[in-house]
Amino acid sequence: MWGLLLPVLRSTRRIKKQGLLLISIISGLVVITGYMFAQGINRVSLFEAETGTLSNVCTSRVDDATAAGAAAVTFVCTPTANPDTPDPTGVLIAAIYPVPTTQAVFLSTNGNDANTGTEAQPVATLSRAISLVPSGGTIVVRGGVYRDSAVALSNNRLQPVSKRFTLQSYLSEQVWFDGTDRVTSWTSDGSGRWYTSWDTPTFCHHFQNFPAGGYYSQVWPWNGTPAGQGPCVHPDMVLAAGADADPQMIFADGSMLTQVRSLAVINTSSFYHDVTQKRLYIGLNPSGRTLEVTKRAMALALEGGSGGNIIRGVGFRRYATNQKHEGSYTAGVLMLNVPNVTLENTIFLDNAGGAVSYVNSTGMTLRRNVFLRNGYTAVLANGTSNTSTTTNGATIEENLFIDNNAGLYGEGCLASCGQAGMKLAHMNGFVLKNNLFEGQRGTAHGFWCDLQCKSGVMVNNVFRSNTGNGLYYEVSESGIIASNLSHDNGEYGIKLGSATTKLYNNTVVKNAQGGFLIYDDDRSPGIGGWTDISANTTGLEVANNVLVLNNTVANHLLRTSDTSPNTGPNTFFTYYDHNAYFRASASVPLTIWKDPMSTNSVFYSLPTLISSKSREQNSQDFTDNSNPLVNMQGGNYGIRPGALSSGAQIPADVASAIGISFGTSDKGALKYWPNGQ
Ligand SMILES: [Ca+2]
Ligand SMILES: [Ca+2]
Repeated sequence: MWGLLLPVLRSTRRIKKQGLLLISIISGLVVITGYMFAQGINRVSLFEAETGTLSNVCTSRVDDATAAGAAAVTFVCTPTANPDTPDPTGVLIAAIYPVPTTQAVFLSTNGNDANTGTEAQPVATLSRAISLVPSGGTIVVRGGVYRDSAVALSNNRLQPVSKRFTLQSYLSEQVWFDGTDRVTSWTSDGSGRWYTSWDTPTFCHHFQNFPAGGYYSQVWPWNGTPAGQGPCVHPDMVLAAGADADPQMIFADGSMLTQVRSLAVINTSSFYHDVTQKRLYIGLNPSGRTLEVTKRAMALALEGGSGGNIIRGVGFRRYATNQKHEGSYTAGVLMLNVPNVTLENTIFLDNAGGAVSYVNSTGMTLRRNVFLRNGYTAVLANGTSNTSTTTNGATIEENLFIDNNAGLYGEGCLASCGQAGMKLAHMNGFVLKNNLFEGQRGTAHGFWCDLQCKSGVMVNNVFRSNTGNGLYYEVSESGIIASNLSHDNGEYGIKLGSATTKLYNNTVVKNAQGGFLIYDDDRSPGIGGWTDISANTTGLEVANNVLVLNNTVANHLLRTSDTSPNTGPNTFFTYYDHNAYFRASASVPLTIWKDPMSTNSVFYSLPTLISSKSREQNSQDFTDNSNPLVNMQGGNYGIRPGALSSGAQIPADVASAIGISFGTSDKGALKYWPNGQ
């Protein structure tokens, strides 16, 4: 879906005042996703026109910027073959942050590490900038592509840094940290293929000491191959047909080549890694092309110290990150094992595994970042509910998670079953608000919180076209899931197996397996050694949801689990009413109610459900293949005025989380981002 002809985007800009954002394209095929924020921070991302999907983001945000005054941004787009000139991938970040006048160290592509680090005397590497910047100071990065990593190697161990600093772009200059090197030496094999000598230089071979801060824990073939024989693999991907188990990547003129598993099947858009001969083969004539080969595992590891780092306005791409999360430093381009780290206006693109690995998630803030086409789950974050009563306090808002799990990970669940746009575990206290989760691949969910998450507030998000569930809240507790739009996902719109959770005012449309799956997990706390899952599912409030044409099997699935002790739909709910169902016909089941598991009660009408279960007395059911949406085909998922009867009064805590006044009793998603009110 992403094209191969990638224009370079250069920007010049004039900021008149805050407020209305005016954008003009001089040349080149681009769609704007524009954001105009308060506090003088402006961020604009440009994506190729053919993606289509992001144009709605643009429309929404630009239309929202209706305050008085104007900011004008002009983009001049001209192609170039120079890989070190931003932005060869067709993605551009522009974030404007003030340049500090004190405690600042400057990094530039024409810098020198012998310099002092002033604006006139910039340094060349991130490591040198970190060593020079005073604690609490700022590293200011000039525009350009930095083929760099600040993770030093010592005694076969990756070395994290422990210093508080801000890392930011210089005004609106475009900054990419890049895991590849350009490779220009290729030899023809006489059979229409070209090769270069390659030995996965900084990953795999030297870091087998998992789990004590190692890199890859398994080597190819991972099962039984002696350590040090490399290359390393993502073990789950070995089992997935067509998946790419080797973190090695090659990009030709900015486009990723597909890695194939035998030389015989190579073609002009793929490459083969000959581990025995230590060669990389391509089937594309390298003459006149830019070939970039991934060389670095990650960019930065923060561990120890007080934390509080801020990373903003920069991009990270093409690092050979790892699938393995537990015990690994390399599950993300950034490994963050300090509290209170903020990521803002960053882009993570085309990394082999994860993008960001939060080992210490306390106080994490993710705001207005783009996580695009990373090989595995873009953001993995672990909280402390299993070891501490301390609130983790994560804030995740206005981020785009798009086309992640591009490497089709997680199919085997050997090393990790975390495939999603974002996965949290043990997170005590978090707000997930106004995010877009779109098109995660393989079997990946949009957003997933698992293993004793607590007090999760998940509101006003859009989940669409993910291959797994849109939103999945698993063996956790005390959540608010409200005013989300979840449509066209491969499994359920929302999958909920967590106690004391309020499920209000969600609109779920055309999800392949069903609108909701509400269940009790086979696991129960304290049974079978499980110490980090929350109580069996009870105390649910489910109201004001609108479920539209979700499948042809059952709109709504409720089930208990296979083992005991457990709960089931007979005991799940403290409140369950005022929902609205839209089915293709009366022959499509309304609700499948399994409690106990051996009893599969299929309800085809509300009266029979009410009669049997004394639930949903005030719900609505339509069986004429209609829908209550303003314009589903046109992408407007708002509820038509008057289409539905009044619902339950939305509880005060839910109304506050959504951002509406108390007293409302409308149904469906009332606010969501992008495109909602
Ligand atoms: Ca690969
Ligand atoms: Ca259970």
